[in-house]
Amino acid sequence: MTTCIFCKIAAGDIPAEIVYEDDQVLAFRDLNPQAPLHALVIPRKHIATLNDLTAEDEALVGRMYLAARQVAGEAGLATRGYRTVMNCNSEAGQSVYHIHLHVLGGRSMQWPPG
Ligand code: IU
Repeated sequence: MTTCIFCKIAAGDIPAEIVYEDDQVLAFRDLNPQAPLHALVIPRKHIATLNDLTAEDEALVGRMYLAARQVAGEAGLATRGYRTVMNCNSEAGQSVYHIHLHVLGGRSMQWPPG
């Protein structure tokens, strides 16, 4: 049995507010939102970090970005703008070890991020 919380969300074993799903990826609202739109796009396949991606995941990563585009577009942010971020390992702030693309928008943002 998996102990990965995002695998459990993908399996439907833990509830989440899902805003997009298909056979390979899903997106749900972050429990601790940092912007009016803050969704996480995850692959159904368990991949711990960006370092663990392989060449066979190439299309899957593309699917994650297409899902992010759709979620942001449905939130009305295509023209206003939005940010996608994937943290890798501890210094970048990764806290859940199942890759996820943050999709943030609906407010002005600073650069560089802290
Ligand atoms: P990070 O890049 O690994 O730090 O992002 C993890 C995110 O997952 C973070 O924004 C949490 O608020 C979010 N999250 C969630 O939405 N639901 C959960 O059950 C857990 C974390 I655990």
